[in-house]
Amino acid sequence: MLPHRDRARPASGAEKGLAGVDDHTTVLIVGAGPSGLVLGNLLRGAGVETLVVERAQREQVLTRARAGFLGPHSARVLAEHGLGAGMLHRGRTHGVCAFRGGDGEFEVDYSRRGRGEAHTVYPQQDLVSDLIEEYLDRGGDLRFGVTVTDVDARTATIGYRDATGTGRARGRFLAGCDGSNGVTRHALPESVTRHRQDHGVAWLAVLAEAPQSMAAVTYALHDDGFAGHMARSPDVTRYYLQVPPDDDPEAWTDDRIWAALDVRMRTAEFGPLRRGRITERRIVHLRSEVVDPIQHDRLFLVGDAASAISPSAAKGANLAIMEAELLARALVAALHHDDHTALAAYSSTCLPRIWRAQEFSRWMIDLLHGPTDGSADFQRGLRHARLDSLRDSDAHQHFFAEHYVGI
Ligand code: RFL
Repeated sequence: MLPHRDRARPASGAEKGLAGVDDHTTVLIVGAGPSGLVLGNLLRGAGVETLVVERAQREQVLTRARAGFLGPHSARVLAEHGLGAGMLHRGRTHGVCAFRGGDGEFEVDYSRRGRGEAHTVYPQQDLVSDLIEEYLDRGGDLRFGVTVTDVDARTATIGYRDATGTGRARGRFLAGCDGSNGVTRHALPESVTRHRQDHGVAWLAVLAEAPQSMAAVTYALHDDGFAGHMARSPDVTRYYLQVPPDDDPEAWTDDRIWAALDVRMRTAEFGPLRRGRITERRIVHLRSEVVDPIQHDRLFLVGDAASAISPSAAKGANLAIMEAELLARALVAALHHDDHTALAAYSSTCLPRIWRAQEFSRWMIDLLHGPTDGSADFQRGLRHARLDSLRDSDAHQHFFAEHYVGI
């Protein structure tokens, strides 16, 4: 049984700092991104007391445009737990992607290959907004503007700083959902293995206030570098341009971005892009990190805190939701039924899935990018061969579809 009776707190309390609230909870969650909020909602749904502490202010969290492509497993988890209303209402189904290169363009209808499943496109900031609202409705406690500064995995205690000063808070369990630059992963012991990989590629990630220009997600391969086109909502489209890793995003004016997209997307051949104001341009380094194991004592890492993954295959938010669900289930079994089996196996259950996502993400990097070392011609030949095979081989398309949408 639970040690405390849960108390519903008024939503207005969520905007205050931590000071003045009970500093002891059942599950203390660091970070209000997709992983922390899915975990918080699932635990609240099961009657578990939770406290989510988030460094950023509410407005910052609600305007952070990142992911958009949710796989079928994520959509199922959200819908099954009463978190999918916005996604089901406003999300759009996407089941086709296109590859464009010097030899023309071909499409892969991945919704008819592999397991016959598609993506739901729903902007991450809209999902986060839905999750915050639902979490507060479920009586969850959420404190913005609280920066966690140190973590003790053995006692599930955090030190924090907020507008009122510094303090400490404790849970029976601690969930590290604070992303790839968070602090919770540093509380793991030295003996933990940290696998790091810099893929040597960077993207200029661009958001344009423009409707999508093509019906499908489009990956363009060009000797100048990769370019990508992904719908986000009826009025917003994400574009990617491969750039040198040390490039300055401010050097990319709107005109330069559209000119590079025109060349790499071969618009002279395939038709123009629908242009609009560019609202975001940032460099994203394609890097991976996997922590093994992702748990220690009372601390459990979830999402980007457990494994940073390059956005090349749109897996990060999907892994975060998958892990949050597994951890929620394991915590409920431990708290409600004194069954710690799933909790003990949390890391070993997640890691094979994390590695499969990493593997496919790397496969996509190799498919989409020109050589970054001196072996230009040989690498270009391999890339063409891989693309030809994806275009011509049913088996290859089934492989692609299964991994593209699956976790
Ligand atoms: P988040 O979203 O980074 O949230 C972590 C939260 O923790 C807070 N925090 C702290 N709070 C208190 N104290 C501290 N010391 C703290 N340090 C950090 C942060 O403020 C933040 O609010 O991690 P989470 O929840 O694990 O979610 C991960 C996803 O956000 C991420 O994997 C995806 O956005 C990756 N990703 C994509 N994933 C997909 O599944 N599909 C996609 O289409 C997709 N597209 C993308 C992406 C990531 C991108 N970028 C920016 C790398 C496209 C891009 C461009």
